[in-house]
Amino acid sequence: MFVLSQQNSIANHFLADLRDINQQTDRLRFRTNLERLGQILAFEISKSMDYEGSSVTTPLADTTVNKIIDQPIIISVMRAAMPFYQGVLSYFDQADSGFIGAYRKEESNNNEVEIEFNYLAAPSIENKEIILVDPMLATGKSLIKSIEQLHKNGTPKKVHIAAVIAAPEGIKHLEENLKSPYQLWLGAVDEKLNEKAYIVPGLGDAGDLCFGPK
Ligand code: U5P
Repeated sequence: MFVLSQQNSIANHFLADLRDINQQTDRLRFRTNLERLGQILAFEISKSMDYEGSSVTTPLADTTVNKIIDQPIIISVMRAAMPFYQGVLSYFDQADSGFIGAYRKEESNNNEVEIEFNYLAAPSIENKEIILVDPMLATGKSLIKSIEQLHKNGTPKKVHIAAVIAAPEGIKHLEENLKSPYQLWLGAVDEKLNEKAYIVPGLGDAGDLCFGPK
């Protein structure tokens, strides 16, 4: 598990702004900070991938650079993930993408969130490394359900899960339910979930803060 907040870097400023109720009124800033964290986590994920030498011709000479052998497939869980996904995509800029529509049922409470699916558009993920992006890993149920849906499109070689903030309950739910080999790439790990399955201290509802209330 990689956790950005465990290191001293400017990424902590972006996380602090995202959490700060006094900054959250600026939606553009909120989305921009999610996008920047997507870029930073994409860079960290890129270090775990396989590379091979590839020739490049500069105006002065031929040389060799290391390039990724296989671009990952990036899967975005709508709607909250869109800016975070854009950040990841801007580093894996030739990657294929997939989209999943999942939402929590309104009447959900007491951590018994029910996830409804209404959209899946994804390429084959057979034997591919996929990056599943969702800014908040709360109960982990939407990620597990998303991966179940994605299995219609093949069995991935490895699942990278990128989240800005995770709750220990969600991390445990993945440990117990995710069968594919996977790795977590997180901005921060918070204390707990509240009775409405929101992350505490967290940042609130990521989708609403990006795009307004539903
Ligand atoms: N979510 C938030 N803030 C929270 C907890 C959850 O915005 O504090 C939303 C996010 O949209 C995220 C989804 O995509 O719920 C994940 O919930 P879960 O399935 O992990 O419980």
